[in-house]
Formats: sequence, C-alpha cells, structure tokens
Amino acid sequence: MKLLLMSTSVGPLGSGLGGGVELTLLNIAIGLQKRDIKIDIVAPSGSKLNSIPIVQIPGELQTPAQTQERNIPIIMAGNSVLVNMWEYARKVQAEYDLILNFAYDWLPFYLTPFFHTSIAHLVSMGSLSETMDRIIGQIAAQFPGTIGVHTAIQAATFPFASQCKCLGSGLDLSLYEFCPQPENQLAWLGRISPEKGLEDAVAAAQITGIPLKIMGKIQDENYWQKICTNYPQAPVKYLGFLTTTQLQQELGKCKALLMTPRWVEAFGNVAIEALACGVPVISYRRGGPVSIIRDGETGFLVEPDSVDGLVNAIAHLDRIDRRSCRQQTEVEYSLEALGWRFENWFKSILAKS
Ligand code: HBI
Repeated sequence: MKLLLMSTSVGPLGSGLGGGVELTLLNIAIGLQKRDIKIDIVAPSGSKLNSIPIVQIPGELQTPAQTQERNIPIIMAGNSVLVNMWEYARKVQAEYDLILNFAYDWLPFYLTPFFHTSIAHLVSMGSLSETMDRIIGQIAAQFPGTIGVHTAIQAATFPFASQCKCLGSGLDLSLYEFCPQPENQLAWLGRISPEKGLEDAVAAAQITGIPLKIMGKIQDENYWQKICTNYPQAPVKYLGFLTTTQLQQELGKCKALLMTPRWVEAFGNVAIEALACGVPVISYRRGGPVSIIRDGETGFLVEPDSVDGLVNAIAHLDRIDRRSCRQQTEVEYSLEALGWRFENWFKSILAKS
C-alpha cells in the first residue's frame, strides 16, 4: 500500500502552528512505515519532520479555523498553499493507493469526488463552522467510512457523528521516560491561544504557589501578553516550543499536567504525552481528555472552567499512582496499536472503492 499524506495548511510541519496534527501526522507515518506501508508527505514550505522526506509546497497559509466565526464564508488566498498542495496531489494521485487528508479546510473535501484516488479525511477538530459541517457531512454521505476522527466526543459535535470512524491517537512511547519522583512543579502544554484556556492554569499556580512550567508555541501574542499582565505575581515560567526529547524531560519532573480547554479538544495529545512520563493529568471535563483520563486513577476530571476545581484536584494528587499513568499509555496508546487501527481503516475504504 502506498499513501500520500496531505498536511495541515496553517503552518509548516515542525513550526508548532499545526498543533496536534504535527505530532499525529508523524506518529501515523512512523506507525504505518513499521507496517511496510510506503508514505509520502506534502506540506507547506519550511516543513521538516525527522528524516521523512517531504514535498514542500509554497503559498499563503490558511487562517486557523478555530479563530474564525461559525458562519464565515470560505476564504482562500490568491496564492493559497492549500490550493497548491491539492494541485500537486491531483497530478500525482495515480501513484498512490490512497490519499490521507489532515487539513481542516473546505477545499480537500470539495475536491474528493473529482479525484480518481480514494481520499480518507482525518478531521482534527470538533465542529467549528457551518461550511465545514456541511461539506464534511456531504462527503460522509457520498463516501461512507472515509471520515476519521479521534474520539466519539469530538464526533458528537457534528450532525454526522454516527458516520465517523473513531481512531484515537498514539505515541512512540520509547521517546518518553517514566519519572517516578516529581519535583514541586506543574506543567501546561500546547498552542498558546484563547481556546486553550491557559489563564486558568496560571490562576491555579498563583493560588497554590506551585510553579507552573509552560511549554508550546505562542500562537496568539496578545493573548499571552494579557495573561502576563493579569497575573504578574504568578509563579510561571515559559520554556518555549520544545522538541519531544526536551519536552518529556521537563514534563516528567512535574506533579501533574493541567489541561484547561475552553473548546471541545478533539483528543489532547498532550494528555498521553504526560501519562507516558507517569505524570497524572488534571483536566476540565470537556472534549477528548474525558475519554483519556481514568478519573481518580490516572488523573482527575474537574468541572469545566472551575479554577477551584483545578486547585482541589492538585491537593489530591498523592492518590494517583504514577506507574498506572505510564501503564495506561502502553495498553491504549502505543504506536503499534495506532498503526494497526489506521491500516484497518484504509483497508476498509479501499475494499469499498
Ligand atoms: N485551521 N483552516 C485550518 N486548517 C487546518 O488544517 C487547521 C486549522 N486549525 C488548527 C489545525 N489545523 C490543527 O492545529 C489542529 O487541528 C490540531
């Protein structure tokens, strides 16, 4: 089987702008290569991903869909990288058994019926706009089984929830080291952007006095500055956008990861990165983390948007056995399991076409 992976259009791979898709795409690529499936990746210029060759496509990046209103029109720049990526895919499609789309944009879905090669779509976020709900729903109906999501909770945000294939996620667990004994610090990971609710984690650090290590790409500078202005005394330290090796070294030393999503997080790769290091996860009971965290066993699910809920959960962390956090990832989120799920998904699509 030979696959063409079409990356997200909001940033080059390795920039952090693609958020969870960057890690997901890499892990799917590695998971499938281990199963002797040939992979080529198409992504915006400036992309790099370990040693995997990437076809670099120039053009203007798409605006991140989660920053837009629900009823916005479809917007593509004159020299859109998305258009250029899919023009390339159209030219080479005959060389591939299947195309796997990671972009959360209207064009790849609209183009699907015009392609001869089957296209599988991994939808990386919950419902964000009418135009995307409509076009994804049309493809879900016209090409049954080709819409993949991470969790049932994410699928439930769409009108076509029952037609979505839940694929979870996974990690190369060999990159994450179990840390049995943490220091007195907390972690927050992710794109620094309003939908991630970082201000609540900072508020919890201020109340508990436990230092908070912040890691991830500053996607919204104004948002970050506003947090720094509003919480001048909070014991927080921004460590930047780290490589997986650096990230897991910092993360493993933490008593817990705080997840404060304002939106329905499709999955929450950062949750399984923390668990893989033996770090319990405290998250709002919202979105993907609800399907990941075993409440009271590998972390705590707290009332959404409740800083007091976070503070109370932090006080009970001694109840959590850090080994059970690592064990959960070995059982549920290995790269082998991920590769197996995706290969089966592709085979079911090819069997229909
Ligand atoms: N927005 N328009 C658009 N297209 C994407 O592919 C996209 C996005 N926003 C966020 C995003 N992809 C990824 O960072 C998340 O799906 C993880």
